[in-house]
This record gives sequence, C-alpha cells and structure tokens, in this order.
Amino acid sequence: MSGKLVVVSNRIPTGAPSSGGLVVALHDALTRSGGVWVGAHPDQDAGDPESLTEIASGDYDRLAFHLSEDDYENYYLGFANSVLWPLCHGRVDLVEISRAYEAAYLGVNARVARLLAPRIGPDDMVWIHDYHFLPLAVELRRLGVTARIGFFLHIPFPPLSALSTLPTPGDFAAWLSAFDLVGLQTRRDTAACLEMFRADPRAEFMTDGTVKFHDRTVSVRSFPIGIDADSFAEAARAPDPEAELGVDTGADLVIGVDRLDYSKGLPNRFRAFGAFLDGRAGSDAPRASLLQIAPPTRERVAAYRAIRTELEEISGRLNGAHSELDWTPIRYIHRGVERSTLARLYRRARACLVTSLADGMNLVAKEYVAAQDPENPGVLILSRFAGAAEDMTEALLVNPYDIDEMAAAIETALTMPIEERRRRHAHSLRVVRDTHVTRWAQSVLGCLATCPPTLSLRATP
Ligand code: GDG
Repeated sequence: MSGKLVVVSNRIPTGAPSSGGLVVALHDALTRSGGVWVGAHPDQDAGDPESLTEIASGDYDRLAFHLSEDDYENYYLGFANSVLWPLCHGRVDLVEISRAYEAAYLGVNARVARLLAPRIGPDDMVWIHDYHFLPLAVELRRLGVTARIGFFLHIPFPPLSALSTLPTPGDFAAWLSAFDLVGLQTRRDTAACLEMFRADPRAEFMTDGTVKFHDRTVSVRSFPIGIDADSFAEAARAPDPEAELGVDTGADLVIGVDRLDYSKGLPNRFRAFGAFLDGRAGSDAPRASLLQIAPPTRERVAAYRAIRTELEEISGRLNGAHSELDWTPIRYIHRGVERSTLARLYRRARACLVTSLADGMNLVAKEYVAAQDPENPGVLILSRFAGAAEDMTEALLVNPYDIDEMAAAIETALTMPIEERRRRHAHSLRVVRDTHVTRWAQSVLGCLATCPPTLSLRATP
C-alpha cells in the first residue's frame, strides 16, 4: 500500500491496547502502514464539533470528533441504536422512526466527512466500521475523495423486508454503493446484501460478481471475524479464579457472557436454565449453576432498561424456587469483569450458553472455545442465529426461541462423554484458529487494495 491507512470506528482506544482482539488487530495494521484512527470522543460536549482533537499519537494518530448532547441523543442513541440496531437484529417492533434521529445521523456523518476529507490522499485506504457510519462514504465522495473506501458491518445485514421500515428504504443501497468493498460477517449476510441490490432497479450485476450502481462498482464479501486464540488460551491457563470469585466448587458451572442487550436472548436462556433445573428436580444429578455476566450498555434506551428489569424478575423467581441454603442456581452479575478473570472462568465452565436471537458473529463463542483445556473441554451451546454458527457446526446448535430444546442441550452438555466433547471442541477450535483477528484484518485490507477500481470518480447522487 503506497498511501496511509485511515480507520473510522465509533469507539477509539484512548490508551495502549492491552489485550488481543479487534482493537489490537487495527492497532497492528495502523502501526504497519502508518495512518490515522478516527472515532467519537469518549466525553460528550467536550470540544469543538467543527474540529478533530488529537487523543494520542505514536506510529499513527488518533483523532476524535465531538458529539454534542443533542448528537449523542439523536445520532448515537437515536438513529444508530434505536433504528439501525433493532432493524439489523430483527426487532422491527423496537424501531423508533424520528425525523430528528435521521437528521442527526446524516448531519454527524456529513460533519465527520468534512473533517476527514482534507486528510485523505488519493493513494490512502479508508476502512470504516459499522452501522454508525453507513452514509460516510457517500459524503466523502461528494467532497471529492477518490481513495479506496471499505466498510465492515459487525452486525447482521437486515432482510429486505426490514429495510422498508426506514424513512427512505432505498438509502441503504445508495449508501453502500459509495464504498469499494462492503465486508460482512457471514455468507448469509452477503446473500441478504446482494438480495437488496438485486431488488433495486438502480443496481446491475457484473460478470465478476461486483455490483454496478449508477457510476460505481462495489464488491460484497464475507470476512468472518475472530479472536487471537493463543492470547486467550494463555490468559485462561493462569491460576484458577475460584478462590477470588467464590465460584461454587460443588456445582457444575455453566457460563454466559453478554452485554445486556435484547439481541442476546437472555430471558429465554434463563427460562431454559429454569426448565433444566425442573427436569433435574428430585434426581441425584450433581448441582449446576449458571453464572451470567452481563455488563450494562446503552441504558438510556428504554428497551435496554426493560430487558434489565425482565432479567432481574426471572432470575429472582427462579432462584426463589430452586435455591438451597448452600446453593444459588443463577448468579447474575450486572457489571463487567476483567478479561483475565473472564478467560479463567471460561476454562472453569463445563458449558457456555450463547443464545442470541440475532448476532453478527459472537466472539464469546470463540473465546470460550479458545479458553478450554483440549484434553477436558467444556461444551459450547450456540444459537443457530449467531454468525458464529455458520462455521462452528460442531457446537450444540440450538433454537433460542425453543426453551425445551435449550434445556435439553444443557443436560446433554453436562453429561456428554469426553470423546464427544474432545471431537466437537477440536472442530470448533479449528474454526477459531482459521479466523484469527489479525488475518481477518489483513484479508479485508488485502481485498480492499485489489478489488476492482471504481468505474468513475463522479460523486454518487
Ligand atoms: C459486536 C456484534 C460481533 C463482554 N462482557 C465482558 C467482556 N465482554 C467482551 C467479550 C467479547 C465482547 O465483549 C463481546 O463481543 P460479542 O461478539 O460477543 O458481541 P458484541 O459486543 O455485540 O459485538 C457481534 C462483534 O461486534 C465483533 O465483530 O461478533 O456479533 O454484535 O470479547 O469477551 N469483556 C470483559 N469483561 C466483561 O464483563 N473483559
């Protein structure tokens, strides 16, 4: 690559990235090529919205744009997280259509483009992350940016029918057509994106598989994201956390780790654990405990407050019904824990529950597999609606709407013979190794560097 790399993402790391993951992969890519990482300033109303603030510099610069309280409300909590997030996660019922949200979303993207455009040279590569910035390439092209621009959507691509809930349903296709490359998590997402273009009379399919839209061409491909399995395994092998965490050593540990988000299927997971406990009542099977770590997120959005209340009610009811003096079956921790603690807890757990109703990939599934002892591994119970299920076909795949099936899967996991556990784990571990996050970043950037050039440099209407 002759120019520099420009990365845009909602969050921008303020300190040195300390653990393997997306942040480290992007940090490494930027360190190799030099460049700039642009994201929202962590403090709202902290500076001039018409300029970028340098957060840190070293091998590359980190620059932050500023969001006013109004931007945060209408762009971030509003259009991004009360329109696009539910839309992409199959919760059209939660979509809040609002002209103020839409105006703020378009306004923030236009402003970020104005701040960014003068810093982008024709030989640079721009990599934009996620649903906060769908219209950013349109805005950059309008300002004359001719550099290659790639996009990666971390969350599911919405079905065509859901797109009709947007104020202007055709926007999605027009926004995406201004990128040279649209990267998605799964083959299913790629199919959904191509279906959208197929249904749009402005789009034409080329023989090389690219989509021509007005005077531009865009490539659409899947790049399943992953983790740094070795770094996770190393953290997991550190001394056992039982003592410091007080994990009940007398019970089989089942773990769940999710931001407290309605897309993660937590109420049904708790209900399934309750049904599993009901199924074991009166038997002399060993006790099992569910440890659910669920750090809060987006609490100013009503749907997130509602899910919190619902979970507290379900876990309270189940614990009331099943607890003994020396055993609490569901431990629900509504805060984050250290990554090193998390890794060791994964290794200690006999099973992990990932029961998303919709999920771009789900990295917890991959972290759990990486953290296991290959000689005595635990069992991953995985929703077939998580992107991870497309390749991790030897996990115990479940329908997160079917409580009885999930309850049976917990029983199967905790009683699975060791040979079967090893066989399933070995397959899942191969998938995790094949999708290493550094290689993922390299393959997106490699593809962006070589994908067919745009047909014309005229702005997209
Ligand atoms: C989006 C997409 C896609 C969670 N609690 C704690 C903690 N975590 C870490 C996990 C994992 C990460 O957060 C969550 O990643 P997921 O992939 O599971 O889910 P989202 O946050 O929704 O991520 C998703 C992802 O983007 C990447 O493209 O896979 O589909 O929705 O790494 O470990 N980490 C620590 N303490 C916690 O309490 N340290």
